[in-house]
Amino acid sequence: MATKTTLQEFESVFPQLEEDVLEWAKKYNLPQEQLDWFKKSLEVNTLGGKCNRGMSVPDTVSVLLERPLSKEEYFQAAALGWMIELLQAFFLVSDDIMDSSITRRGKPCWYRQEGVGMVAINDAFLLESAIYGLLKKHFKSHPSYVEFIELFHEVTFQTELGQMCDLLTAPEDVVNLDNFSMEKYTFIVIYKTAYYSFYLPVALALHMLHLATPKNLKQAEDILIPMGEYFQIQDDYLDNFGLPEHIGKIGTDIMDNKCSWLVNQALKRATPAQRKVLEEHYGQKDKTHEAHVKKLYDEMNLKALYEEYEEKFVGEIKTKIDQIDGSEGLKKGAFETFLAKIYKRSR
Ligand code: GPP
Ligand code: MG
Ligand code: MG
Ligand code: MG
Repeated sequence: MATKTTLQEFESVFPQLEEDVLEWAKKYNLPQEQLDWFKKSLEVNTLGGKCNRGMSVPDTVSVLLERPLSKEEYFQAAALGWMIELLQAFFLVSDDIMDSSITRRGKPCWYRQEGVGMVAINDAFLLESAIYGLLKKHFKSHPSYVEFIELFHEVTFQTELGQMCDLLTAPEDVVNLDNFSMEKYTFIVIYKTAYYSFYLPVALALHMLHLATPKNLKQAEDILIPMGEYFQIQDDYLDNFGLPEHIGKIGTDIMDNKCSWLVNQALKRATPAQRKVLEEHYGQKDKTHEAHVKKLYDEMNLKALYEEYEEKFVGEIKTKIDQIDGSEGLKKGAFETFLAKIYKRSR
């Protein structure tokens, strides 16, 4: 029987990994003051999230083995999970600067915290480097060591491509609604979110257990990429319709001129008058402009449209899960747990 990890259990592994990273930095005689800075950045930016991505590594490993994990197995799986959380920390610290965001996980974004500013850019790089220090320390003798490194590099590259498209489709100075399309939207969300959030945890679990056959990786990708797409559509929906108390951040997509799921749906259905409202008010860095767009989204009933879409999309993902061929050790349960975690989330 597989077991599910708790946040507390998962978090209990972090101090050891943090120490490993700081020991690595100490080898280069980093002055104490900077060591303290690095420790603070690691804690503020890596802890305090839901850890859904990270925890899904031990959860997936347990489902694949169909039994609880030994202490050693749990540590290995959780360490890989924490590397995803570090990757995510690296992305979020950078993304918040690029998106001019205000809060993250209920606190000011790292770059907006006292005394940080643009030092946050280098802090983000250090969070990324920590991944490879930990991989070397704990997986150097694992037969898939090179595959782990390549996987992190490839997924990082994919995410950066998605982020590039996200940013270039949302220029700060020119608002051109013709730049948006559902095709572009799908590219952005698959690359900026789905690979690192959904494919990566399962691919790591498969590699850890020597089950990463081309067939298993392909089947996992075919289910997890649409699941990640659904997750980012939720993120876009919550950016406007979610409560900041729930999501821990204040939505910026309208003012940031983002190619969001909501604006694409609005554009598909807008009357000429409604399109004019978007042309006048979308992508302006001003709350009054934003309010006009929010009102239009309500008038167009995008909340109901989203709920309808959610049921359809989740139904399709469930059908795909049902069609899994487990001849090489892949298990349906791995995907079902994943989907259950995000279905109808409000945060
Ligand atoms: C989140 O999109 C996107 C990322 C976290 C990827 C960032 C990639 C980099 C290479 C920096 P988002 O901006 O919609 O997320 P949020 O709403 O949480 O700010
Ligand atoms: Mg953002
Ligand atoms: Mg962004
Ligand atoms: Mg968002």
